[in-house]
Amino acid sequence: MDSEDLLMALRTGVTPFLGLPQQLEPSAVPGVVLGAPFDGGVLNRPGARLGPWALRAATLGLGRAAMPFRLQGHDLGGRTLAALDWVDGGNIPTRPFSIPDALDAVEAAVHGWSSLGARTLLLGGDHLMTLGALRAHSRIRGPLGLLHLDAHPDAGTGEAWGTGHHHGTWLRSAIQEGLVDPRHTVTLGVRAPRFDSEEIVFLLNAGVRLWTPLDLKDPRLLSQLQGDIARVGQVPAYVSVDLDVLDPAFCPAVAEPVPGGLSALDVFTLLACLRNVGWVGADIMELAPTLPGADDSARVAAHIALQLLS
Ligand SMILES: [Mn+2]
Repeated sequence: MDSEDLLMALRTGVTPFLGLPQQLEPSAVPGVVLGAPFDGGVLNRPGARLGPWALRAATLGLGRAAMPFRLQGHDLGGRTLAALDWVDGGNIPTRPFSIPDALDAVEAAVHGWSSLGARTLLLGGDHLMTLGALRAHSRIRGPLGLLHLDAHPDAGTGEAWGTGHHHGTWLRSAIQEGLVDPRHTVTLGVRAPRFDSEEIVFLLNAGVRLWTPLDLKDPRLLSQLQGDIARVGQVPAYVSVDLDVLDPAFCPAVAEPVPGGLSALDVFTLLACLRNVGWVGADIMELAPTLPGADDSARVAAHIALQLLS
């Protein structure tokens, strides 16, 4: 974001993500940021429908290129940085009262951009909206690899609530619909208390690799972890970040915070493993700015986005 973008944001009151050019109609750009302002899939604490606004505001004045993890021994290569040539495609007009309509809207919007070759970054919105994006990308590229960061397995049946679709069911749907290839799917940071073991058993039987925060910190498992993440990138990959993967100390403004989670630096480091792999789509979900700690949570989320785009 340069001074002209800053002045424009102050003048108009509009803050495109990272000050990127706004462009509402799909075109053949390298990548697009899209808001998904829907939280009809949230069980307990709503507010994620306002996530895209908070995420955009949190990027006001932020540099567009992440600092390298280390400067010692690193060659910054002069002062010029490659421009981030993405656009902000605005919000997908999801209707707040219909889950099927919202999923269709997300699928159509993501497909519109992706079919022209654009990578997509979805700003949630509740985690159910990921299903719409996965439907769109897999329609073009077939079953996807998935790097999934989350405190929860999100593989519930939905039976207890009388629906197949809420923010804790989308991964089961994605596997059952053949949108993701479970052998190229990894869930990192899972730790939420269980009602039973059904979700975990379902994922493990399907071939999904599951890692708790303590597993992630075990140095003996490092090469196994790197192997699992590399396997995600052997097919067209999607990256889904539920912000509740972070410890509530870093990111409390999510529907279902779970103590004992990852730090911001943990998440940055994990995402960096995919840097050489590339991905076709990603999302950052569940920021609920109506909840306490919204400002700090949005800031962490914005920096996660920056790491993804760097
Ligand atoms: Mn989730």
